[in-house]
Amino acid sequence: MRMTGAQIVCECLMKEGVEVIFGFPGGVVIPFYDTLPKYPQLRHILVRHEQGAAHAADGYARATGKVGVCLATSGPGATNLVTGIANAHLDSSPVVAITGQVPRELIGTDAFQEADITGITLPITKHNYLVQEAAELARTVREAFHIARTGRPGPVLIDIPRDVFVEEADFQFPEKINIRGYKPTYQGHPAQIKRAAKLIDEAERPVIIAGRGVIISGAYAELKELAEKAQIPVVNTLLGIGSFSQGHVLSLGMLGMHGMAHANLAVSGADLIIAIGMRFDDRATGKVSGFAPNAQVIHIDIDPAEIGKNVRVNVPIVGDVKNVLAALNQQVEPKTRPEWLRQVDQWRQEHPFRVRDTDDLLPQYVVRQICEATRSDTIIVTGVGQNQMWAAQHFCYLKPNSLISSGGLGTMGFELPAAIGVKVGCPQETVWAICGDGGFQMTIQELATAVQEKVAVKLAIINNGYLGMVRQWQDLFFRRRYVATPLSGPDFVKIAEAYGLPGIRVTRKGEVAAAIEKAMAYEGPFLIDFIVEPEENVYPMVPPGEALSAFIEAPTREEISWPASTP
Ligand SMILES: Cc1ncc(C[n+]2csc(CCOP(=O)(O)OP(=O)(O)O)c2C)c(N)n1
Repeated sequence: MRMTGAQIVCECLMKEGVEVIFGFPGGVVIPFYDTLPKYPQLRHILVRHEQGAAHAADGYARATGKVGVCLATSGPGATNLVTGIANAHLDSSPVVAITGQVPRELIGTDAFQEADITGITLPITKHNYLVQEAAELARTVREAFHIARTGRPGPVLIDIPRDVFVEEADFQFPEKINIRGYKPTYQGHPAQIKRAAKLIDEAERPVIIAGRGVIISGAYAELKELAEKAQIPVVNTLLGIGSFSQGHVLSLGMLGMHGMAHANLAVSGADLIIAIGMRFDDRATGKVSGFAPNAQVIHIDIDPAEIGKNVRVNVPIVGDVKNVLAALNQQVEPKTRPEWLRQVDQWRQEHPFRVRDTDDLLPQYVVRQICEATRSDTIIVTGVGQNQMWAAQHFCYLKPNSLISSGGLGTMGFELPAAIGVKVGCPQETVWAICGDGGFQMTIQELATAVQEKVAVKLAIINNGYLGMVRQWQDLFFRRRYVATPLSGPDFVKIAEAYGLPGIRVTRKGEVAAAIEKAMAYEGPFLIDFIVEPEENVYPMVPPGEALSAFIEAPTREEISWPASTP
């Protein structure tokens, strides 16, 4: 059937099961927008900045497991997507970004609003395309979705010149695709699985480190079975939170720079690390030479490029986590490890998670209250910095995939647009965004998107009046020289009002619970500006460049004697 390029794109999006596009128009994509009303099943959400579109698509993708779609015009529209694409890339989130490009005959002439977006995004996409003819569109879109969602998921960009949107071609949706050189490995090698099972059986002090790969692969039951069958404690990376219930007796919580003391001690004392769908990020490992110094390492990951990248691995297993664990579980012997679990428990008791006892309004208290009010039945989306770490530490994650956070790129401003994407993808869920007052100001304009599209996100601004995490480093490593971190903000309650959503300010501990209840009882988006203790720090903390075992727990100011050097 003859169709325009724009129609072909819409037809393909429908075939791929797309329900929503987060986008922002411009000259070269008008032909696409002009076609969109013919496809009412494709909901378009108009963001206020293209970065918001990319984060929203990313949040939608992480929460639903489906591919998130964002769309922007050429030049500045496309470059505004870049941070969001890089964010999705580092966190393995399946996003298809569609950009308009200047007409074919103008490409390479520095035409108005021309940017070489395929060149720019080459290192931050799993793959990208510049489409040269309308006849190529169907195959390209099909491939893009396939690449985005299979293997290790990631963003794929499709750049479409204006005249390709207008050009007519025969449309046929390719039911099958065959991409040369792209054949992800889903089944782990049997010999390696056998070796891994043997190592697990022989280990005395094994620890599982579960990353986001467990969530992506939906291997919750398989992970639980392995942990229970072989009685192995489970720690999570930041992005792996939500892969294993933190209510489980074998859960030790998060490891890493701001991980739980007992989780870091368990990893440091282990004789076997079973790393599952995680990539040994430096925030998780601390100093690599001091990481699990006495342990052998089994690494299960679908991306062969991750194996041995940062940490030496004894048994590499490339494959889909769910398949590999299912096979492994058949071979691992049931076992009890009372001594090891007693030791881990002793560490837990010796290093209780302390929060200062005070009448001041502490950020940790806010997070705990949200946990209590929701009974953990919510999806938490965070900003980056202290708020993110407190959200990771003080909320008890019982539900699968209930924390959505920018782990790899650490993108301030992720919280609001990503929360919008999460809520659009999961309308039945309560979605709380834990926001930094700095990060929130980076994408604050998306409040208008939430209001216009009636996206009922609940926003908790942890307002400490600082770029808090940077201030914390200045506090600890730069002799408290707070350069460029004190942060004035607008009156967020007035901002909320101006955008057309209710907002309240909370300054005292006693007001927190009622405010959270009020936000949840309201049917639309709701903002709470929590004015918290400005100089509260996140602990425990492994100083940068140190081994995980060198964590510091809630020192008093007098106890801090770390060198004033650049970490
Ligand atoms: C886009 C971006 N710019 C700069 C940084 C560096 N950075 C990391 S945390 C942080 C402070 C964040 O401040 P805020 O959003 O108020 O959150 P808080 O740490 O106070 O909770 C900064 C500036 C970043 N992560 N992202």
